[in-house]
Amino acid sequence: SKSTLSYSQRAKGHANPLVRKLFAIAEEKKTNVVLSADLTTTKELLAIADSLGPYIAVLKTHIDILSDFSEQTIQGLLDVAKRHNFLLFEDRKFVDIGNTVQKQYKGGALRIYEWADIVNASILAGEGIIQALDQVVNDSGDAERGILILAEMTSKGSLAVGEYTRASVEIARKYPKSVMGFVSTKELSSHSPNSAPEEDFVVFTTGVNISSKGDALGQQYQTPTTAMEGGSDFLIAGRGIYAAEDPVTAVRQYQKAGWEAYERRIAR
Ligand code: 5BU
Repeated sequence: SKSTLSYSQRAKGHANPLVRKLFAIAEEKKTNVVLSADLTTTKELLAIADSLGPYIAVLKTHIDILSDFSEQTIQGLLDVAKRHNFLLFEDRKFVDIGNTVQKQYKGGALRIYEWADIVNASILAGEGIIQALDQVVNDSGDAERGILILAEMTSKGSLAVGEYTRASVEIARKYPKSVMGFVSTKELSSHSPNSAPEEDFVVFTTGVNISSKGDALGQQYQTPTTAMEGGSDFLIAGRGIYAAEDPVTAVRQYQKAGWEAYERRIAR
């Protein structure tokens, strides 16, 4: 199964240039940590991105929670991502008809397409949403952009399960140029009768925390180790890192746990 291959082995055979770049970053920096930087001012967001940048492969944003979003936010994110060599992932969770999401992705006040390497979308509205985002990505000239399908969610009572999750995988298979993988709690696509031999989706897992089991609003956590053992490729952690007393110590702890679990997996 693909999961025993190293990031560099997977990069070699991968058709998607953004995935190749992501794997190369992971390998070079020895990290599979994605920081969910849910800060609410530009200053705080850029400060945490700068101090934790050396330890992460991707910075995940919720750009619409910033109280002071401006051109400086975009420029600051692009600068810090370049300085520390990580990708930008806007956790936008697109969920509308294709015509609307194209406008939300390409235009609007937030101009997500201009700066976010990765975005995510839900298939609740059907395949058209992915078709619409895929069109934007394919029309993009030389920009490398990727889409993650939200195949599962970590919150209690999530309805993104079963048939919904299976449909997410089926739709992903139709858009190999743009869909790079899933946000899910575990590996979804290996050993399926429909999977092509070269198929290699990247699994991003939210709800990762070393010291907590959940929060008061339905969030449910697993540890870096259980996530990697379940077939995750990249671990998304927010409060476990940025809200820790010492975020640098915390991010290094997640980096170490995630990387050691990855090394155990590829050594199997
Ligand atoms: P936390 O502080 O590690 O709990 O933050 C988790 C982040 O991941 C936060 O930005 C959520 O919006 C995001 N998230 C999630 O928690 N669960 C999901 O299923 C998805 C995203 Br999709």
